[in-house]
Amino acid sequence: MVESVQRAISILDKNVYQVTLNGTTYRRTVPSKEFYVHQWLWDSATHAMGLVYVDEQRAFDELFSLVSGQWENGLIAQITFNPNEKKYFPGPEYWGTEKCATGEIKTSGITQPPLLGISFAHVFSHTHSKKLQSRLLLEILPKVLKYHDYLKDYRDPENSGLLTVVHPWETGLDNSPRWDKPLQNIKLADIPDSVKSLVNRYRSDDKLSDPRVRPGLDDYYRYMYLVHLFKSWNWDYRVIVKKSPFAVKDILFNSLWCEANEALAKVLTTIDRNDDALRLKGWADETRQALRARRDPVTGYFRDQDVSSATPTDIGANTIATFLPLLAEAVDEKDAASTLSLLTDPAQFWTKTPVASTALSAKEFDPLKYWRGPTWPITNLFVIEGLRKYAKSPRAQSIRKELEDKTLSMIDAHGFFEYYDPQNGAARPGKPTPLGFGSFSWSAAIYVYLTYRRKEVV
Ligand code: 9WN
Repeated sequence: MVESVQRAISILDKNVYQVTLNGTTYRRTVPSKEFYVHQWLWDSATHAMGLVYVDEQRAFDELFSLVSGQWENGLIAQITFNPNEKKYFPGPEYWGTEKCATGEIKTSGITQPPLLGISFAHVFSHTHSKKLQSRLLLEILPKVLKYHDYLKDYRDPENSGLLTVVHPWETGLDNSPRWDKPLQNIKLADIPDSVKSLVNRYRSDDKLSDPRVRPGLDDYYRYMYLVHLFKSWNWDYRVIVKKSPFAVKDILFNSLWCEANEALAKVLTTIDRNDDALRLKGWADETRQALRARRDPVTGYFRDQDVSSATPTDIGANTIATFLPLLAEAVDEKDAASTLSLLTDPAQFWTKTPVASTALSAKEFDPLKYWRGPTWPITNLFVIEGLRKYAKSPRAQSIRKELEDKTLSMIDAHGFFEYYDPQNGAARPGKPTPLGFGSFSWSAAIYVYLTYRRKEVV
């Protein structure tokens, strides 16, 4: 265990990228040098949550760099690009976001699940250095709050309590079966040849990794078509949210949004910013209410909604997202038992190496293909923290402990990979269980986080 923590720290050390932009030096951690050579939003939020236990300065640096490319409207992008890195497609040249850039800091044009507020609150409460604490409040908190204002203002224009995401990459679970139906709104025949040929020529993930474990070609055509559309609308989010053919109220994104507002409200209360705390607490409460209403009483699943047309439709796919409302405390006590039974059902999610990202019984389940079955440390982390919220339930706490053990031993046994075969090697007999890219930073950060967090009295 101690040895694995050391190995985790050395991966986080090796994945550091230092760069000077606009006269300021940034130290940020890339997800994996094998492919993801830039800074990703919810990856870096996770890195900071682990790093703070072993190196407070680096946790601060991670967040400092993450907010550095914030747009004037408040958006914090999915990717903050490192200069001169060519491995990743789509790099900065495909986004057309130059006019939104902060000087030399270039970014993509969409966001990712709002884990940042949760990460900020965790880093703040675990930082002992007074100097860093005050820098967190002065230099980072205002930008995190501005990001929340952006999300509330632009992504919930109808004030429903649920934010709208406009690209599968914004959901972080890119090719989840939940997006199959909404993506059908984009007909392949309507995608210009110029977009398809960009993908055909420059797509690199399927060359650097086994294409079986990556999203499909049609997915990439649609991903890049959305980028093309948003670019043609000048990255005007009033237009994008109204017109995007992909527009969904994502359960996972909104559960994190709810918890991020709760976590930030607590920080704001401790520094006597009570009005701001109340505002964010109000957003958390309205989102929790709206999430509750998304539970299908027949199946017990929380359902995302396709809002791309005037008549919103429920999305039926059965995936790990259904456990995220635990984190938002949006699972009522009377329903918690059935949610826990679904989670621990070996025929659904509680596979040999849990938690499968898509239910084993779902027709879309694929043990190798990215978010369509494999187990990911990041989603396990959310399930663990969600279960922790149900402190009065001995059953929830015993499942939590078991999942902590299983997540740590999965990483111990197979190394710090991007994701893992949920059936522990069964999908590729004779081949290793880990999938995707290696030396992966958030798997390392989550290892550190879980090791220290379970020792805390919470
Ligand atoms: C697109 C970096 C990111 C994660 C996402 C994961 C994957 C990117 C890609 O890698 O997405 O953002 O190119 O596949 O799906 O959750 O943040 O680790």
